[in-house]
Amino acid sequence: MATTSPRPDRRAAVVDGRMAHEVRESLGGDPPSLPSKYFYDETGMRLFEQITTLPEYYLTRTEQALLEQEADGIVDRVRPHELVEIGSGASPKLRLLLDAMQRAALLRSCTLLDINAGALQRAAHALAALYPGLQTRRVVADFQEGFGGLGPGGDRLLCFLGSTLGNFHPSQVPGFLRNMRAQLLPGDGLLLGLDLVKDVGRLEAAYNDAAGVTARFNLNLLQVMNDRLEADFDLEAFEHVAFFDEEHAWIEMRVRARHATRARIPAAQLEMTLDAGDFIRTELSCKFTRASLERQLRGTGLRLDAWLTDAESLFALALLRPSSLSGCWPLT
Ligand code: AVJ
Repeated sequence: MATTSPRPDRRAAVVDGRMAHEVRESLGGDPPSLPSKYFYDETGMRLFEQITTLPEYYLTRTEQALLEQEADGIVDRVRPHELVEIGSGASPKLRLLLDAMQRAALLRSCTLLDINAGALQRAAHALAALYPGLQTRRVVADFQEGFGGLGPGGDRLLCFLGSTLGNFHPSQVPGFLRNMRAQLLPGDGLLLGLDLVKDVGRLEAAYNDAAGVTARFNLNLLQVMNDRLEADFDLEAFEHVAFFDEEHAWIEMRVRARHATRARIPAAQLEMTLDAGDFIRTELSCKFTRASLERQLRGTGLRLDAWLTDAESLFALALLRPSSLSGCWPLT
């Protein structure tokens, strides 16, 4: 695949310059990739909702069932007054934790942190209606850039569910966990939802559903580039690919050229030429084991306090707690 840089286009002024820069960097990488956070425009959110109900996509329903079973126990261990959700919505999963806090007479406030201000507003309003007297707080932020906007912790349960941590390259995970640790005080908790390494057939089926919803979700990323960066990807020229890479323990998704095709992304000052079979990586979805998580916790100031899995060991909730007092005070 060849990329060249045509002259800057004047229309670039109306697009998100930061996004254009990220896309330029990631398409120039090896392998060329696109940032997965851009999957979630209105169409992408709708398609992802649909994915969560597919028979092959066990993740969401398994995590939900685990939370139903474990929420009271988790809340009892941490005894938080504030629930913070990273990358959030007024999801049924969040409500299971809020309900458990309410039953324990601990619930005071809920903070939602997300990159999408509109989605945050809808979620905060929904929560305020469901939990009268609940203090809700919204923080509009890209969680990949840290959590400074949260402010100091204490009696806090931070949660990062849905195996979203799996979207990070493994080399980024310890730094990201340290950033989360910086928002916690001793006694606080961090709850992670993690998809687990398992039978390859089961994993690959979850990302290659028979109804083709994941394929549409994947190709929609090119549509997002067309819409937001004035690119001209020919969606018909690409096909969905997803497979489990056993060496890295991740599902990799790609869009692969069915035949030779070109795309201009004026806002990113890029012109791409792809031959048949050339691909763009669109997502990593890392799969964990208890041991792989524990390795990634080293040096983060977090320790594993509870590891909760379903009967089939498909998915896990990992409750992490601050492990040391020194050198880990929140950055203010
Ligand atoms: C929302 C990032 C957890 O990796 O399983 C679903 C996204 N990608 N199908 C995942 C996704 C393809 C999902 N996460």
